[in-house]
Amino acid sequence: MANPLYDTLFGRHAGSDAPFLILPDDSEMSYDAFLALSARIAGHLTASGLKPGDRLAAQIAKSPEALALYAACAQAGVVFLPLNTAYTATELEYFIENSGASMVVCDPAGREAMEGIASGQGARVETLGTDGGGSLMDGAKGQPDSFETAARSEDDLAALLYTSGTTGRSKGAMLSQKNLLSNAEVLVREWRFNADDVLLHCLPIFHTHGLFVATNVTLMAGGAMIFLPKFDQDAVMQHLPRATAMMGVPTFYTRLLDDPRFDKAATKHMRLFTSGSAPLLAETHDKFRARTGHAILERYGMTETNMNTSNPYDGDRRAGTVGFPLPGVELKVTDPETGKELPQGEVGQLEVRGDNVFQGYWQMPEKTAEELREDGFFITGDLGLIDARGYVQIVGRGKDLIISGGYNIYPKEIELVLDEQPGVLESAVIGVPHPDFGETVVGVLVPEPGKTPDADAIMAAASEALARFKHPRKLIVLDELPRNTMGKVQKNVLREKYGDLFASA
Ligand code: MCA
Ligand code: AMP
Repeated sequence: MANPLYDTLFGRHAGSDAPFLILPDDSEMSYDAFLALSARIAGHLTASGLKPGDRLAAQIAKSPEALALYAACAQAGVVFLPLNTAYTATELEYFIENSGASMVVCDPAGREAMEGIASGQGARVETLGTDGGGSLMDGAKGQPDSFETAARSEDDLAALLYTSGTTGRSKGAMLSQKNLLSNAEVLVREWRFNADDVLLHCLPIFHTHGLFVATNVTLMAGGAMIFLPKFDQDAVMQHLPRATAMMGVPTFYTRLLDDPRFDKAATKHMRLFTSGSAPLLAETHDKFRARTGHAILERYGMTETNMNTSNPYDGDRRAGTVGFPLPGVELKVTDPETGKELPQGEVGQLEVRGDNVFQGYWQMPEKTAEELREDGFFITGDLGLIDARGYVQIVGRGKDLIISGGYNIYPKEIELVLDEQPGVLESAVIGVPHPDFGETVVGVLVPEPGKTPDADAIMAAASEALARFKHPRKLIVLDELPRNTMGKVQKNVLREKYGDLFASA
């Protein structure tokens, strides 16, 4: 029985004793051991009543078992829904309810809270701890090391990844097996991954970057990953000698550049550093090159589309650009008003089409229709141009989005929380430059007449409702928000006014 995702990424490694995961203590897990682990988990999922097409939501720390849960879902035909470990109970409730998940896997410490959330829809709760303990693995222990792979086709859903929305409501991006496989295939080729590669993996595995770009590419190439629980400079320096490649967000690279140990000698054996999820400053690219001799390869993608463009492996990796459309991906620049294609060199909205583009938003046909055209082009919400040499440059965003340390934050979601607070008439949330996170969140508040909002109480309310990375790092109180003649808040004016708040942070 065929299951393209499982067969192509995982199943083909059956019986291989080549290393797949290299763990922080330098111990190794072979492909075969990893497949046995995931087969046992798949057995447990099925024994628990999960069927192909059911959704499994997971908010769990990064570990080999957590990654094996992704493989188990692929093998059992279950749709994998990974969730940021920073999300609060309030945020989780929406994802679990909206996706109609049949099973939720969480950290043992969060079991009670999760049961409160999941019970409303009859979802089963299992636990998986950082050390691999918990009810999921207890259940898996009793299962055999092999599992009969569920039949799936390439158009079946593989994963549901929630992206925040401009209206404050998150949308579940439906990613098919084909979306994931076509992209992994093209990236392996374009970036020359092979079975000798050892990828230094310190990204989280609940987003496209760490889960699909890094992991699927390694699996498809048959290489190994040094699988670190998170980005930590000392751990990176310790494990770098064994790596051949590293993928990161710009914050990884600015932090490494602050470390005097990170130099030519430490990186001379490396064959590739890639960057994405947020803009890499040309200054960072240049500094990195001067320090190490390596030109970081910048690429551009989205949750909805996987990777769209990449700088070339051979040839000029140009700072400040995201390179060329990947083979099989069509990219055009259009007029945001008319949707007509613009000539080369003009700035417009970026639209992409190809096997990489998702199937739409989960149970949101209107939202899907707003962004995914009938002819298959997806309107990314990013603004850019194609330069004279064919390189794509992203020059801004048509969407109101902040990217902090590679995490997307939609201001609307925070404004909704701020607006509810006592003494607050209205608010505007903006992103301003930050030396470590690239951008960070600032909340601008207008008090109700005669009231003085209590900043501490507001921050406490934000902590309750929102993940830590979304919290405003500063609150500013103004008598009124700048507006244009149409009454629309001029966030650009605010961004300019407060642009250097963190300049010396
Ligand atoms: C952690 N904090 C953050 C962030 N991360 N605040 C703002 N933005 C963040 N990204 C909070 C922590 O909770 C902590 O709060 C404080 O900031 C400082 O913690 P620190 O120790 O510096 O954090 P960290 O653990 O070092 O995390 C920073 C990080 C991490 C390493 C940059 O955020 C990270 O790994 N980012 C990668 C994100 C990513 O993979 N994005 C891909 C999605 P307190 O004040 O309480 O101490 S986008 C994608 O997939 C698309 C498709 C694409 O193109 O790739
Ligand atoms: P996400 O919704 O988390 O998938 O984030 C996708 C968004 O990240 C894109 O729409 C871009 O705005 C941004 N992004 C990803 N890669 C890059 C890059 N290399 N340069 C600039 N922005 C990027």
